Amino acid sequence: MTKLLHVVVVSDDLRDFRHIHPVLHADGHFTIDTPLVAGAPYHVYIDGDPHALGRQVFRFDLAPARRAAARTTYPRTGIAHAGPYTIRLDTTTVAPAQIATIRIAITEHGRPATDLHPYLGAIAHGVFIGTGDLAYMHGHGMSDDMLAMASNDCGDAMMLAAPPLAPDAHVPGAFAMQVLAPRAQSYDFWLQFTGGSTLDTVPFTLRAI
Ligand SMILES: [Cu+2]
Repeated sequence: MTKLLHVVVVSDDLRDFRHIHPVLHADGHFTIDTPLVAGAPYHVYIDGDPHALGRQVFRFDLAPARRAAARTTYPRTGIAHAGPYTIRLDTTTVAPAQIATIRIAITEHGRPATDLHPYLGAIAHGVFIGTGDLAYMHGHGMSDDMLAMASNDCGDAMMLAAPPLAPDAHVPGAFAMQVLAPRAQSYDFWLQFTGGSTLDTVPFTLRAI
């Protein structure tokens, strides 16, 4: 999308979630500067598209020996609130090992939100992490037109090929996101979108059964 590299830094209990875009320095190193909870184990996912090889994701574990007690789960109702917005998912249950389409509606005072803006060139971004095996997926908000064009890859190829949405592009209050949950387990899902001038990060939990 609009960034060279996406980095997701998440505590092992999945409570502390950051989506960071590191700075590339002249010596070829990216650097991240972010506070971490002292003593807590973390996972760092490096998500990028190096020289058009297709999406590559690598996970690094920080202090993996000190695993936290239990992984956090979020609302399973599919309803959450952020600022003036109510966010509703049409389902929080997906079938494992097949592409699922989740419909997402963002309303403000009971009506579809009209002040949404692209975040990093997309309608919305979603990060999914398996609460059992830490499997990682990154999805994007899709209009009905995009859904119709997507091949069997949750829209990945289309998103990589298309230019990012302009900052003033229209973002609908209802859209879809596709996800392929590799195995039956719970997945924490952080939906990120821009409402007004605020980046909202809204956590949910899905079950793949
Ligand atoms: Cu994204």
